[in-house]
Amino acid sequence: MTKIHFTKMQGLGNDFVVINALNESYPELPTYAKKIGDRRFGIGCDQLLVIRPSESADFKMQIYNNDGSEVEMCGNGIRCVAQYLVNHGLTSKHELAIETLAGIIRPRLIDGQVEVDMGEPILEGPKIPVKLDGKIIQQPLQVEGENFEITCVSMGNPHCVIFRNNVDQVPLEKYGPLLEHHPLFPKRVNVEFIEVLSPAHLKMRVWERGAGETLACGTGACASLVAAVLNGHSDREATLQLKGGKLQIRWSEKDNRVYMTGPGEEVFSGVIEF
Ligand code: ZDP
Repeated sequence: MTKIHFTKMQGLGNDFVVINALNESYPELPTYAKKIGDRRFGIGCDQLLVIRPSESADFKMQIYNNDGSEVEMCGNGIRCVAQYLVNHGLTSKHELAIETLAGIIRPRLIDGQVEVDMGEPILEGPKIPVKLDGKIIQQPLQVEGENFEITCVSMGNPHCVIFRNNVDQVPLEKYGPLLEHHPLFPKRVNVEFIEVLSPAHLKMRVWERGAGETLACGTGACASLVAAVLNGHSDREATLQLKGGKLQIRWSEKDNRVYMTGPGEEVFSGVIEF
């Protein structure tokens, strides 16, 4: 039996099990990702985050959805990992370089919040990936008789953004999985429904690939702000109102990079045996 120490964290209610694998490699962890994520038979979380040493950055972060799938990037999670590393004295830096499957991402701790340089949005269909060429902006898509207009953006992970007048009325449990698994998306997709409250205030609901509806998604909030700008619905900086709280998102005209600011908090820690 292996005993593994973990810390439970959350960013706007998007919750994570964080495991420090800097000194122990725990090679079996990927096989336990689904069990760890199970809210009844495991610890329970939207994503498992594993901190490992890195050759190319300060640390490496591996991300597993609670269906066990490994994914490229995680916005709320990287804020939590940055906060964890500082809280536990694993770094004296306040600006970090974290290696992910989506490249090196740079969180910075400022006044109790974490600001993250999320990089440049990817808009070319094949690179998101979506089985369509060029940019996908207000592209009609019919699913089970329902007409959608989709805008697709990658923040290292794929997102499909849809604008609606009242997101609380969207039957997300029905259309979330139908869009997530639509053949247009070879690696599946995260789905965001956005209600424009004003050019600086967007309300969001998210159906996450590999996790279902969550209270917040950081990469999804960034993708949604980019989609809102591309559709002429918002300023380049706005507040994203999520079920779990607010995120500040800015798409810089100067360097074309997206900046996300929000919290990352520890809840409890424990030990689990496999
Ligand atoms: O790309 C995916 O499969 C996402 N479900 C990964 C998790 C994203 C996250 N919710 C975020 O904040 O970006 C952690």
